[in-house]
Amino acid sequence: MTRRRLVRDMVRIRCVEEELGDVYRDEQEMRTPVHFSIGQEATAVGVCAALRRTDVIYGGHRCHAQYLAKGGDLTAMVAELYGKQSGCAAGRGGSVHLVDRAAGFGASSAILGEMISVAVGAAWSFALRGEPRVAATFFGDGASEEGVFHESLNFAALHRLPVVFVCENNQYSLSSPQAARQPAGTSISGRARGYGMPARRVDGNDVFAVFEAAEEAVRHCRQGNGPYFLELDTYRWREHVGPHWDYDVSGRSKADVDSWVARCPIRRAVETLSDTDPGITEQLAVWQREFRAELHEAVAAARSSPFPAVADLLTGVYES
Ligand SMILES: Cc1ncc(C[n+]2csc(CCOP(=O)(O)OP(=O)(O)O)c2C)c(N)n1
Repeated sequence: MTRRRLVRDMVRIRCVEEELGDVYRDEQEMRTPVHFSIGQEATAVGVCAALRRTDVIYGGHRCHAQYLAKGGDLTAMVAELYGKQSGCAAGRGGSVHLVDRAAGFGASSAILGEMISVAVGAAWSFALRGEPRVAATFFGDGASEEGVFHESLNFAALHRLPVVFVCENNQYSLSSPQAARQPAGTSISGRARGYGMPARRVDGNDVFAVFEAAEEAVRHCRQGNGPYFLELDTYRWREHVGPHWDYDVSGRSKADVDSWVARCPIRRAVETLSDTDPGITEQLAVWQREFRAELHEAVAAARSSPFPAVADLLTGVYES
């Protein structure tokens, strides 16, 4: 994995989400809630770069970045947001129910914490079959308060399952800060350690640090040493759901958001690279043009695709 590749993948996700946000707001044709990860790109990119295509990940409601970082098909994702038959979930799921099995994106769900247990199940099947595969699951600091989080960590540790738990700690569950929801003096990674698994807390806006920690986590799992926990500190720039900025309406001040925008994971990675790779800034502009065009092609394809037939709407809804 080259360091340039990590930057490229973050830029692609940023361009896709920013452009999608504008189209979503201006057009009002995508009838799905959208939870953007703008500002959080380093977590998905750093972790997925440490995984193989045959490894499988599971996400929650904020899953576009994870899907794309794992190699999910962009055209099928955008069609899904438009509810079209050519969508990755055949237009039945919308933005919170992405899937691309060929790329190793197992599923995502808006039921908080649900996919943590599904990832543990996948890891259990890998262990039982003796397959050298790893499962990973992404969830927020809020989801770590669900009972299923604790049951899943306990079970994975007990059976030494190859699963990487990835907590994207963006400090908020909707408008409720972590300090208002979890006991002072404790941490999510500390609770994971209580189940007897290694847990690291990493700057989630430093893609190189995330990648290095994820490589260690994946190696640990693949060698049969049981689960590993990553708590990645980051911040969501936009509102909880939707394309807008939400200064002062959701308990987050403009100064707070601005301080995290100043810690932009892409800008930081470019600054780090520019000493040894002076062409990176020029490359950035080329990528931005390329990825924005790629997104608009996917939007055009989605718009001209048919909706599922009404008579067929229940087909596949409960299929495995
Ligand atoms: C079981 C369940 N309870 C409540 C909700 C409502 N809900 C949706 S997103 C969310 C906040 C999630 O916060 P976090 O897990 O930190 O993820 P973030 O949105 O910050 O990425 C809540 C409470 C839900 N979807 N599922």
